[in-house]
Amino acid sequence: MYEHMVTARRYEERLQEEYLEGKQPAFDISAGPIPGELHLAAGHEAAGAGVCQHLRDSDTVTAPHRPHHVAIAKGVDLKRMTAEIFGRRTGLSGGKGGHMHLFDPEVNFACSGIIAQGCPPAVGAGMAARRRNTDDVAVAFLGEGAIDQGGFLESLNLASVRDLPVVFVIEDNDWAISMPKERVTDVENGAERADGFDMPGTRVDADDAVAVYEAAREAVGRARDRNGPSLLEVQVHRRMGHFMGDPQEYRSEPDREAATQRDSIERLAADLRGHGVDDEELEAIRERAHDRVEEAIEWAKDQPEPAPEDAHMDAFVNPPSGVTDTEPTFADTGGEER
Ligand SMILES: Cc1ncc(C[n+]2csc(CCOP(=O)(O)OP(=O)(O)O)c2C)c(N)n1
Ligand SMILES: [Mg+2]
Repeated sequence: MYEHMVTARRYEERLQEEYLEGKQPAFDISAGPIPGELHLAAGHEAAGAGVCQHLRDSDTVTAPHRPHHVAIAKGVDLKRMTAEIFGRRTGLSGGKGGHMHLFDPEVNFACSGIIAQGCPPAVGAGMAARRRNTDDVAVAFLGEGAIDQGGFLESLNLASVRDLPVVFVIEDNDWAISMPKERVTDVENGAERADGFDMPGTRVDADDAVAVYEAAREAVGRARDRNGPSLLEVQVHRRMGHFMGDPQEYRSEPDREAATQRDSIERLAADLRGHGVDDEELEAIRERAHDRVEEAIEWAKDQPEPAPEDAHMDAFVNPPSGVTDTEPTFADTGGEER
C-alpha cells in the first residue's frame, strides 16, 4: 500500500510539472504537453490503496474524474496511462480520452468525467460476475459531491435488491469544486445513505490506509462471499485545487493548511516504522516508485501523437453517414481491437 501511495503522489507531482509547461504566464488550458483539465488526487491516496489491496485483475473498478491513485492501486499499466494523459497514440484510449477517460481492460478499470457515472457500470459488472458464476467483485469510487446523483442512488438500489457483489466507495474530501458538502447534502456521514437501501454502510473518519484496508476487507469479502453490496465512505483531503489552475479563492487558508498537514503517506510510514520497517527500506520503496514514474513519463513523451486522419476512429462503430469521409467500421481496423 505504501508503494502504491508513494507512486501516486510522485506521479502527480511530476504530472503537475509537465502540465504547467507552456501554460504560463496567463493560464492557457490548451497549451503544453498535457492539454485540458487535470484533477490531482494528492491527499486521496489511502482510499485507493486501502481498497484496491483486496482486489485482483478480474475485479472491476470504476473511478471518477480524479482517478490516478485508484488506477495505480488497481494495477493499470502506468506507461500506457501516461501516454493517454499526454494524448499519445499508444495511450490506453488511443490518446483521445485524456486523464479522465482511462480504460484498461487488462485489469478491468475505467473512469469517467461525469460524476457518479461509474456506479451503473459497476452494478453491470456485478451482474456479469453473478451470471458467469464467478466470485469477482466490482467497486465504484465516487466523490461526496456525487452522492445526490440519481445514478448513484439507483445503483445502490439495484445492487441491493439483486444482492450484487458491488462495493461503493465515497471519497469525502469536503469539497465539490467550490461547493462545501454541507451546502448540498443533508447528511454529514455519507455512509448513512446505505440505511435506505438495506446494506451495510461504514465511514472511515481519517485517511488512515490501514483503517481503510480493514473496512474494505469487510466490504469486499462480503461481496466476494455473495452476501451483497456495501457502502464505504473514507475521509480524504484535497491538498490541491479542484483542478490545476484553480486559485481556490473560495477556500480559507486554515482549511487548505489542514488538508496538507494530515498526510496519510506520512502516517503509514510512521505505522510501518512502528512495526519494524526501517528507514532504509522505506527509502528503497520510494526510490523504486520514483524510478517507475520517471520511466513511464519518459516513455510516454516519446510516443507518437494520433494521426489526424484517425480523428473519427474509435468514436463510432458504424458512424452515421456524413460524420466521416472514410466511414471507418470495426472491420476496417483489420479486426485489430481499438
Ligand atoms: C453529472 C455531472 N455534473 C456536473 C459535473 C461537473 N463537475 C465536475 S467535478 C464536480 C464536483 C465533484 O465533486 P466530488 O464528487 O466531491 O469529487 P471531487 O472533485 O471532490 O474529488 C462537478 C460538479 C460533472 N462532471 N458531471
Ligand atoms: Mg469532493
